[in-house]
Amino acid sequence: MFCYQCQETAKGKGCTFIGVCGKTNDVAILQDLLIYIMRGISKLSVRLREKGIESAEVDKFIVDGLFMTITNANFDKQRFVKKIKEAFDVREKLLEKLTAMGEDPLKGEKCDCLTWKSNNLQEMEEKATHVGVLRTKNEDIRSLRELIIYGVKGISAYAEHAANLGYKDNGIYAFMQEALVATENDTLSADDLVAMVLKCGSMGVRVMALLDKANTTAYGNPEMTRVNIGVRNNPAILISGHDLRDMKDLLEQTEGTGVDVYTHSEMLPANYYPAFKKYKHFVGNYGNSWWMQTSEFEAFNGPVLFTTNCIVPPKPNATYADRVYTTGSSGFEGFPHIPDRKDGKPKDFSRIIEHAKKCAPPTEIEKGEIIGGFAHEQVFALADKVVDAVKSGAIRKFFVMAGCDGRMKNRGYYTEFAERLPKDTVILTAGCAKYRYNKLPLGDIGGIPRVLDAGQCNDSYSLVVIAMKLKEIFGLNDVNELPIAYNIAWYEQKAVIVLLALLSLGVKNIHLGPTLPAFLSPNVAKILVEAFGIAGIGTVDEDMKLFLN
Ligand code: SF4
Ligand code: SF3
Repeated sequence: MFCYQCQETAKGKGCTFIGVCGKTNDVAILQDLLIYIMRGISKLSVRLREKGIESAEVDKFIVDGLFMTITNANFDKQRFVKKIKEAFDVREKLLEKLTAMGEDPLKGEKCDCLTWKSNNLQEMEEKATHVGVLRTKNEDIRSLRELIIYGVKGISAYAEHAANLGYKDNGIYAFMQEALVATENDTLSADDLVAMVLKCGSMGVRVMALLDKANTTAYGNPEMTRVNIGVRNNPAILISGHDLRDMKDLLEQTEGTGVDVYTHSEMLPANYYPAFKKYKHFVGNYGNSWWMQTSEFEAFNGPVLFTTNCIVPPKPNATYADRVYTTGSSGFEGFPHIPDRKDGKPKDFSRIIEHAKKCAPPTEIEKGEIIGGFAHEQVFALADKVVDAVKSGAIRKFFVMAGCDGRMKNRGYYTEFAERLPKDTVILTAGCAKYRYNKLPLGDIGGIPRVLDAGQCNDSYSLVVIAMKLKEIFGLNDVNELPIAYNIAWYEQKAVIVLLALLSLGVKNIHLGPTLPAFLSPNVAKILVEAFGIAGIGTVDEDMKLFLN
């Protein structure tokens, strides 16, 4: 195996025996094979699209297939074997369709991603070792191809959540397929691929806008909310991940059962939505970001539901492994998987609810409240206050500290950075990076909290909308003239698409940490530095001076 798609990749270079995330060699190479066959599917689908033929089945397959390969979303080998077999069938149908139209579907094609097939596991694994990241020998081309793939993986996650709420965009699906094809096209130059990277960023904005529309139309606009982080004395279910439709189904089905619901990690922002706040048995948020799950799930005592990444494989002596469930694109061998909804009907969570009834209530690990819900509409409602505070100098600068959290010690940087920021600065955040500082007593500026949490990583879109609004209010020509600095933390591929989205909007001088991606070759990194002023992080001291001067 070779994987370097996330920030925690081994030695900052690549995971080669087993993933730091726990992904095994078997699963890693099957993910490579799945992506390879999806390139073949995409080649055919792009040709059919040129003839005006779109297929909802193909679009869904590609979205789900990519999402399954995101860092720590799915570790279940059998699910990948099944998905690869399905990929052969999907591809076959497209080949037949083109043939029936009088076309030669293989004309001019050298890539055996269009033809290679075997239902034998050993053969699959053998093939898989030749189609991974390292098949591209030129390191710059490899770097750009992978940057595109990781961006598209990020898009797939957001596209899937939006689709679950009935929001689909054929332009986004077409782009995803076009991008997969581009990463298998030897005639494309580095410049062509850079253009594709930027297009990927603009598609990132588009998919986040789509998801924002889906979430807010279905569940209302997030509003300023004090979220309880303590516990009650009832059995309960903990829900993690990003899928709000799953959240809704679970809240509806647990109502009146005596089972409470709490959010974990990236599901925390569900607490900010009017449609969810009304449920009396929705208690609040339990615990912290994803990597804390190994201890927090122990203490929770009840079942846990993963609606997306980030799963940490339980330690051999973990007492909670038999009460974790997955759904959607997530999976883990041994965790029961709740099947997809059929014909628009809700998912059936009865099994988890029955399980919860037999469990003890959660053990209290902390008490109190955290505040959040500062997505675009809530911030617009406070716009006068914010603008006055900027004009009077009460707010000197905003710091976008969105992105992901992770388990590496060097992420302590973000806690210290937040603590040491001067009292006349405000942090704008989204994603699970906030857990590094969202429980610090950072206070407020004239009633405006110093940490404004917009929501999940996809709600970075809100931060962009807010920045654009401020630009308009202050009559500026360029979003970079605003008193906003970007100090973003990344871990997995959704942060990659958030980053590309910001670049496509012209945001400059983003600092990315705690380390720069291993998949950026020196030359590709140089392009990003020269064109966009991208930089890593230094010490808190150095960066404090840099950002404030
Ligand atoms: Fe390694 Fe990250 Fe890939 Fe997991 S996702 S195998 S930790 S690079
Ligand atoms: Fe977090 Fe996994 Fe990325 Fe959605 S939950 S931001 S890491």
